[in-house]
Amino acid sequence: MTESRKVDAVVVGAGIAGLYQLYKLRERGMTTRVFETGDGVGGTWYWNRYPGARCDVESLSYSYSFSPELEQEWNWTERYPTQPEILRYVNHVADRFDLRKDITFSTRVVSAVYDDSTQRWRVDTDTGEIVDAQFLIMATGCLSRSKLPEVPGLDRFQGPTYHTGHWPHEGVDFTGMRVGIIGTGSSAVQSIPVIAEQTADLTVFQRTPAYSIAALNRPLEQSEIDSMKTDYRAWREAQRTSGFGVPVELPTQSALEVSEEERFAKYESGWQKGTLVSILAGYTDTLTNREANDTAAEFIRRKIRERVNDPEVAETLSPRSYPFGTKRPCLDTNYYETFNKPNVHLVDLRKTPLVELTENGLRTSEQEYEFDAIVFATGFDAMTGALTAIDIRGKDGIALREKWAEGPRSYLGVAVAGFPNLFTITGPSSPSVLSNMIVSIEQHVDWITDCAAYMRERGIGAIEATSEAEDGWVAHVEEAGNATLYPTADSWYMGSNVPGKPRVFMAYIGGVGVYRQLCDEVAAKGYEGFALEGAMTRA
Ligand code: FAD
Ligand code: N01
Repeated sequence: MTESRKVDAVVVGAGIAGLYQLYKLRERGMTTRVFETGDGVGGTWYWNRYPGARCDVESLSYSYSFSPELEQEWNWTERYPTQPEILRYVNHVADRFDLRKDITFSTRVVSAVYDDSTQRWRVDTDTGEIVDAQFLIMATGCLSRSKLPEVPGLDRFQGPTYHTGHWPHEGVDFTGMRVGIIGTGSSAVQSIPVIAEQTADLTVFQRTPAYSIAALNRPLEQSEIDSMKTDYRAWREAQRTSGFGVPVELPTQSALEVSEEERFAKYESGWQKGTLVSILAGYTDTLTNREANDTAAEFIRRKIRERVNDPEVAETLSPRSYPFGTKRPCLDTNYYETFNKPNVHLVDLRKTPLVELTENGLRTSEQEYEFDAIVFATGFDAMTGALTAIDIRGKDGIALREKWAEGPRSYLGVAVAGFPNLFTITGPSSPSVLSNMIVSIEQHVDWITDCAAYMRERGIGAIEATSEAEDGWVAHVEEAGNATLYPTADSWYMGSNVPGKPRVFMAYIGGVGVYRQLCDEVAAKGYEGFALEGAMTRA
């Protein structure tokens, strides 16, 4: 571990984004310090060790593309890789590229203050270290700040509690226990079937049912690995120019212009592919027209009825209050079938709301439930949470959390007016969470690194998004979002899972390929929409 106090760049976070950012800056000869709260690399895949955790983008696609050698030497074993396998991969990357020596683990960045006179950031950590850097690059993650349920008595329960996003490294043995789990988002959908295999009794507390598609996971065939390895470059290019970072055949028809039989056949063939996007991308208007969306939603509800024996339980598990795809859909292995087990129970919190945690369990408006352990699968303060948790102050002492009090504002989701030399990898208002995130991470990191190198070559000391460019981008992101059904749902995309958080659609739906082109054009025009300032002009 280096101890440099003055560096070209500080990177916050050592997940997939922070590691690649370190690699790229080093490649360009820039000194870098990475700070990471955890005691290892991996970010999401370091923290989320709950039973059943795995990726829902295929392994051969959810992997770095920057090193053809890495692509060739690594062998994925499953179509959808488990958390331990992804964590092994990320550790391999850290070792292979000798990244650890510039990472300081078990250290949280608590504040960062921009000094206009030096055009540099002062970064403070919880271990008392202070580092001075020209660039501050936030690789803090869109889904890294976990959130507990807002319910009285969280510290009253006498048994152990676990959040899926902070799972104990040594694992948890639920054998013979009575367990309650709150939440039915992706983390719950993955963990419930596995936890239910151990527990004597599992009670699932559901506020909003998910739309979940069967993953059809399986071991990878050597032939498909070989074929991908032969053609990887073309596949990566297709990822980069796609809508969601996952190449799919683009739809040409509205769901409403075909017969019910034809539609059903298309959805069924999408279902048989077992991917997140195959049904979503079936028709042009699934995400823009409620009536069209209803046809896909009903197809999935029909699958739920086929998978769950008890019609009443199936109906409780069937989402009806929001369009398919507007909360992140889930990909599951035996999720719905798990509710056919006699030791698994479902409580509908819409009918009997959660009132409080008690010494022995929890109480809904109807009754008290006793448990030996409780699992919170209650998600994250997404997109902005990890950024506003740090006291980031830009020009004139303005705080990022104040600037974003009415919702995040940024230019291209990567820079913020008033905060020179600050970059946010997969920041709010970029495609980020609406994509295969590694594709979006690599695109941002490449763009940021090129920008820093451009500045170095020209003796530019500071780069700052202009307010006009930021206003224009915010308006464009909002307009694009409003053309879809996303704003109609209460989702973490909208900030509505965190009480008091402004209701703003926080991702850019224009598509990964379109967005990349926009960013490249901005760079090609000498960073249009940014003010560039010569080095130390004010010093
Ligand atoms: P993260 O992996 O979140 O890493 C951020 C790191 O920053 C963390 O380690 C955190 O400790 C650190 N950090 C934050 N604040 C500070 C601070 N103040 N000081 C120091 N360190 C700090 N995406 C997909 O595309 N496909 C999937 O299938 C998929 N599955 C997912 C499953 C789960 C359970 C979750 C939670 C997310 C999933 N995601 C998925 C999204 C996933 O977060 C991204 O794919 C990707 O791993 C993000 O990498 P990152 O480096 O940007 O952020
Ligand atoms: O979190 P979530 P997550 N009382 O916010 C409920 C990625 N990911 O960790 O919907 C009662 O989706 C909440 O209810 P409601 C993926 O991007 C991917 O599961 O707000 N219930 C919801 O059911 C995902 O979207 C994978 O009404 C409360 C659940 O808790 C994102 O991470 C796996 C409550 C939270 O669901 C987050 O997923 C895991 C309360 N007070 C994660 N508060 C893959 O499969 C919350 N809930 C790749």
